[in-house]
Amino acid sequence: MGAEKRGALIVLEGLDRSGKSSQCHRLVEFLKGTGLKVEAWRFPDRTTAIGSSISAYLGGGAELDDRAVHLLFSANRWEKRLQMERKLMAGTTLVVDRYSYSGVAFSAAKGLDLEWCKAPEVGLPAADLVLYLDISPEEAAVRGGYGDERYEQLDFQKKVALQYKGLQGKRWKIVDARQSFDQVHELMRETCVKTVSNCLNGCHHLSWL
Ligand code: FDM
Ligand code: MG
Repeated sequence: MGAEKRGALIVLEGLDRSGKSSQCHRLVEFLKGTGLKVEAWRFPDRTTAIGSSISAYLGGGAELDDRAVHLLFSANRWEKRLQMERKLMAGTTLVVDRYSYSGVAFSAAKGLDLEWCKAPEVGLPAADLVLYLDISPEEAAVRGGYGDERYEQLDFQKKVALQYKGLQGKRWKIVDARQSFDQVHELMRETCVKTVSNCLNGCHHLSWL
């Protein structure tokens, strides 16, 4: 396995209603069509015990301390770390709907200290590419409206958008999410193909540098 190329960790981020989930699936179908090994992932992964606590919290059925919830979201990624790294090393590309950036942006938007929010993410597999589906909170809100989950409110989404801006770094590509579904997909394709072909063996780890 040593000489084989690893898969890419491609992350989609953005506000609620920015189109992440549909674009993730479209992207996975496209990459599969090019003959790649690729899987769609998402965080929170609500199928685990930690994920079901998170889901209960998001649905309003459980009250939890803000820091405790932050650590649950992070633990939900850590419990998947080994599986993620094995897949990447075996050459499978992962297209992930939300990752550490959601973790930091949503908790920091509540007023938690930014560095404290980043700390538990250090050491997780680093994204090779972060596609940020850029849409204003106001435009996202008129797109069929938000659901009933915690955080799906305009005022809070505005704070999240500000936090996301501060996290943007060199592996980010900002995609104008106001375009049509097909146009947004087109905008993402080329960078994804390039990212996959540039992935050398050896996994980077998140460091926030
Ligand atoms: N969310 C998601 C967080 O607050 N922290 C995290 O680490 C992650 C991955 O959970 F409002 C928030 C973002 C969103 C909510 O996500 C549920 P989905 O994508 O709507 O299921
Ligand atoms: Mg949601």
